[in-house]
Amino acid sequence: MPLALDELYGPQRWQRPLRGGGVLVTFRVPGQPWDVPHRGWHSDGRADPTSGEPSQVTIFTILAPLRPRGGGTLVLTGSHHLLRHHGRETDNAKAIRKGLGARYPWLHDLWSENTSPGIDRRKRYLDEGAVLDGMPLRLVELIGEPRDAFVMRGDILHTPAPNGLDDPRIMLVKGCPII
Ligand SMILES: O=C(O)CCC(=O)C(=O)O
Repeated sequence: MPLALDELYGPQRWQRPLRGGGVLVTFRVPGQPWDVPHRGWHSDGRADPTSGEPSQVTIFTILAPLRPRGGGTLVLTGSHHLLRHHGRETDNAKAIRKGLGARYPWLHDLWSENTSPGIDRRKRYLDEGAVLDGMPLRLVELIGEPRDAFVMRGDILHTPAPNGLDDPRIMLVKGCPII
């Protein structure tokens, strides 16, 4: 992981966390089918307005085999570009969602309940994606094998997902400041 962060930001630009990460565990809830959630969309930081670099990266490490629809975090790739232009006045997730939702119906429907009944949310958000003001956006589900790790810019919108499978989702999460 240090090598990846050196490569991405330079050896002096990231702070080694003093403590270990948090463990994320999600079990299947019987009767609750997997779908793209409306709730929980947030970022873990913001971008520097001048350099565009994120204030932190979030590192997700998979600890048990993680299959599609198995509870892996959902990441809205490309969303940091929108946040940089339209979400920089606030760190408040609710205010960011409100501002972006007012501008982009695709996002409004993503995090507002009951606004798009009958829409196949998996198809719309995971398969098709959208291009908003020239920025391609699409949902990506974090899946993989134990010890696989994802480095995510902290200013990317993401949310916990339900687990539609029998095996628990077990991941480690840790924020790492970019300086
Ligand atoms: O539980 C998850 O998958 C998401 C965790 C998360 O959003 C975070 O650590 O910021």
